[in-house]
Amino acid sequence: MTPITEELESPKNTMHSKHVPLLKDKKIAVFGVANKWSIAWAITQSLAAAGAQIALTYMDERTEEKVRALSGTLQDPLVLPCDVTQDDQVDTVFGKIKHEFGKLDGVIHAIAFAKKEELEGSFLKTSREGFRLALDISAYSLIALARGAAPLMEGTEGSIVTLSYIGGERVIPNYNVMGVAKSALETCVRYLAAELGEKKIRVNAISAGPVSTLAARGISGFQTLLKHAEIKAPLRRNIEASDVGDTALYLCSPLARGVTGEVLYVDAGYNIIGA
Ligand code: NAD
Ligand code: IMJ
Repeated sequence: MTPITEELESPKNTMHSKHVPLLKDKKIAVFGVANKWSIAWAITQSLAAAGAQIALTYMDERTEEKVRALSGTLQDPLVLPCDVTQDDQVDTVFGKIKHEFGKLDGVIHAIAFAKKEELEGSFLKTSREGFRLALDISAYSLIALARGAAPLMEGTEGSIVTLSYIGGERVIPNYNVMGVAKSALETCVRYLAAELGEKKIRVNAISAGPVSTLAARGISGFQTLLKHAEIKAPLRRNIEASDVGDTALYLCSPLARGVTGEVLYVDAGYNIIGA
């Protein structure tokens, strides 16, 4: 394949315009926007700025209003309900995307949930139901979305991107059952990448540093952890949601055509530090 940079610089492209947006004519479904602080919203903005047409999904009626309001800033967005614990809703959302978009070039999975009581104190107290729920919503859902999206990605060289956290590899206070869910999620990335590779669909995860979103703010010790990461990270700063957005844009673009089954850190380098 021609390197994209050469393609952009080739004379035939400079005839009419200097810049071909990276995601021109691409259709991407984003799961996990709850509000303007959501990492999924920062990803949406990076993708839309690169020319992609976006389908946004919302979990329930409470989030619908916020997501619809945010979607007003996008060009021809599709806004659809999808609670990933409901198989019928997953089927329906891809049915509607097929009808409206005809195809799909990308899926962003930015969904996680565990019961509040599982995210504080003793990991030993993790309940069977709490474990089931956290892994269902935070890890199994990637398989469900990949299964729904794959037929729509036939011939598009599609890209599936999910969000992980270092708590899936190392012990982070209070992350508890979510750590188990992120380990499972990263393993799902590898098995999905291996299977979908023959359809030229790529599957990757971004392991993001801490960002102050709805899913992080309420956590006890979160402010302390932010300060610690800022001091310890090679870049001496915390990341912004837009840092994750631009890496997701790269992973959805032809620039990442040779990358699949990977977990990319967007954490200002925090993960490389020992002491
Ligand atoms: P967020 O609260 O904005 O996003 C979480 C999303 O999950 C929400 O939009 C919520 O509606 C959705 N969700 C929960 N249950 C669902 C269900 N049953 N069906 C459909 N959607 C459901 O918080 P965020 O921090 O943007 O989280 C996005 C992703 O980023 C998560 O996977 C999270 O683990 C990951 N992540 C976050 C951080 C951080 O510090 N904020 C760091 C690394 C990774
Ligand atoms: C979450 C819990 C404990 C420690 C944590 C986090 N740290 C960070 C997070 C240090 C950065 C945020 N994160 C990476 C997540 O994946 C969050 C997932 C999450 C958050 C909540 C809070 C509200 C709730 N359930 C949740 N389920 C999952 O009720």
